[in-house]
Amino acid sequence: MVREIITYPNKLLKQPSKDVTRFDAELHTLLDDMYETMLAKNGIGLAAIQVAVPLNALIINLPNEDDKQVKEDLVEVINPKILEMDGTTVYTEGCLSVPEYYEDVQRAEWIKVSYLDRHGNEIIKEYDGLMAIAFQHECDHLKGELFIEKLSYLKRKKFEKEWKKRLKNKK
Ligand code: Y12
Ligand code: CO
Repeated sequence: MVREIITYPNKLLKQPSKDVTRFDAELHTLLDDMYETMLAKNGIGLAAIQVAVPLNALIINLPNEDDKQVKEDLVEVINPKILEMDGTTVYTEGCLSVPEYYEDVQRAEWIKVSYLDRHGNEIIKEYDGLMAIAFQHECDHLKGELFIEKLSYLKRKKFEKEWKKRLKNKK
């Protein structure tokens, strides 16, 4: 089922998420719905809080070399921890909760992470490139943080002005 994605400035997006404790059918339905929702909205990453569920769960599905998103490449991440990070990189990010807005964000270039899969099995991985960027972006959602909070003071001011105008025009 495709769920509704909540968008900025919905207060729920600021809420820190809680660890998953039950690896049951309800969690599997949530992950399946998140996948359907992300694909329906042309996303490559989604955190549970973006569908209004405050649990430490996120999914990432990057396009492959043929620029296709295939389910075999789907990464489901439960209760993630970033253990180590190194280097810096800048990427123009977008977010389904901040639609039609893209801006450069600086993040670590390389990360070592631990997380659980949908059955509760522990996984330890090292990521770089777009996967490292997406992982950090989605982990920020679990802390209640959006990429717009990483903008410079002036860029954030400009964003808020543009966003207010956009919300007013939508009414
Ligand atoms: C690098 C940087 C950030 C991430 C986090 C995941 N972000 C997304 O999946 C963003 C998706 C997105 C899709 C949009 O829709 C279309 O392009 C059709 C979009 O534009 C609109 O909503 C109009 C904005 C964001 C991963 C990796
Ligand atoms: Co996002």
